[in-house]
Amino acid sequence: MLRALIFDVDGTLADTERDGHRLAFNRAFAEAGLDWHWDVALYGELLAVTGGKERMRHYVDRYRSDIRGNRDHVAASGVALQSPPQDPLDALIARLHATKTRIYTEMLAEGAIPLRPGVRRLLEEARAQGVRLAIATTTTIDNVSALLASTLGRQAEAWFEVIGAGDVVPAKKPAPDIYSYVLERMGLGPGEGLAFEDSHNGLRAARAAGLKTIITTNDYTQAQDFTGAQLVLDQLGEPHQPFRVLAGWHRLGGATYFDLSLARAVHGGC
Ligand code: XBP
Ligand code: MG
Repeated sequence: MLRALIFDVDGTLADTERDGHRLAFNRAFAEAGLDWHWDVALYGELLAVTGGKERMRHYVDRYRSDIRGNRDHVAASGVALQSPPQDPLDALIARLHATKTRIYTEMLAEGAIPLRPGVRRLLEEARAQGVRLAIATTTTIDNVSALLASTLGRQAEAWFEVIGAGDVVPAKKPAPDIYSYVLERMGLGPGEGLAFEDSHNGLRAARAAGLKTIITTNDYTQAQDFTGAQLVLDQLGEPHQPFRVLAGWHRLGGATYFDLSLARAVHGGC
């Protein structure tokens, strides 16, 4: 029985990465006086690492041998060095991430990013029919609150029984931890939920937690491997804006947009 829909946020509820997170990272780098710049292509590559702090550390490890291990350079970029043993690079990344979160949430408050097609409709249908809602994301909780408030209104955070976000679990996607955390908090088994994701890493996380998964792709993820997903769509769609089926469950019964009856059919199918 389908009891809950569990949503990823970035790329799934809204197309937040290219013109949201990426821009916010770049503005945070500029504010800190760093010459780091993540263009659209580089950011697509960096998205392989989930979590903003983890992504910055990966960037330094891979591209910034000038920064790595260079305590003086890090100190010169304005970080108040904490008393040892804190790694100065950790301090820099923590400070950049706090700035980036501030910038990103301000962008959302200005209404910069809308929900993807069909998201509001599906959420409202689930609420009307008593299907429980939750979120499982690697992004920071403040970012989730800001997106929900700016798109659905302040009350919408309460629509989600559990919001699993960011550092609440130690291992981010593709580890299953955030999905397992959400299921445990809801008192549900994986057979009672359906996950919504946009990325290969997200699919791996949901599948490893035992959840059947619907994928809606975006520009950054459309070429990724979605083996194991129940259904791969270009979007959830709307009555006037049909989805394209890219792979997966074929008995769609003529459906052209993803609603709760299709969710139940896909969840119940093999
Ligand atoms: C989203 C992420 C996040 C955001 C940035 O992945 O990986 O790190 O890009 O947010 P998913 P933070 O959609 O799979 O959850 O900077 O707050 O981490
Ligand atoms: Mg995502």
